[in-house]
Amino acid sequence: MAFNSALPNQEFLWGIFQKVDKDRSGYISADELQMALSNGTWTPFNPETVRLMIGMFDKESRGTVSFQDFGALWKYVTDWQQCFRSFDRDGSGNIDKQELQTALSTFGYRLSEPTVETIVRKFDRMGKNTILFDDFIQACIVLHTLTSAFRQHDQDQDGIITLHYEQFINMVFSLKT
Ligand SMILES: [Ca+2]
Ligand SMILES: [Ca+2]
Repeated sequence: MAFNSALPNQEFLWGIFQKVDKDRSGYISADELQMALSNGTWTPFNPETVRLMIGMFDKESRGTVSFQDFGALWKYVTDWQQCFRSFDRDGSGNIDKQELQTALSTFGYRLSEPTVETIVRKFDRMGKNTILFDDFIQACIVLHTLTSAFRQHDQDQDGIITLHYEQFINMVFSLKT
């Protein structure tokens, strides 16, 4: 997924970083990030999404994000917010089946309606047939990971792969989702 907004200036980022880094350790932990993020409801931000995001920007593999990598993380979150808002056509604060279908086809996925329904069911934590902001990010990251894994086996890019049982098990267990 390609985002193209500019990175904010360092002073601005440092202000945010200090607010998020509650224990002043100089690093943002998953708990601190979770507290700082909002999905637009009073429910806690999806911890799986927080874990995925920390993992993406945690260059030092400490399970935390330093100020150096915080800019990229901040940009990532705000870009997702914009993306989410642009696909939430009716401004309901969540993404329904139609909105997800539009979003995914814009991202270049060719998925049938039943498949999109399956994705909504999987990431609908509220049981309302819609997806919240944090779950939307998780859904897109997981879909991206699954698609990349599939493509590695789909040498001729025809959308079909043949896997032996153990290849399948290996593929699933080596996924970082
Ligand atoms: Ca900290
Ligand atoms: Ca909506």
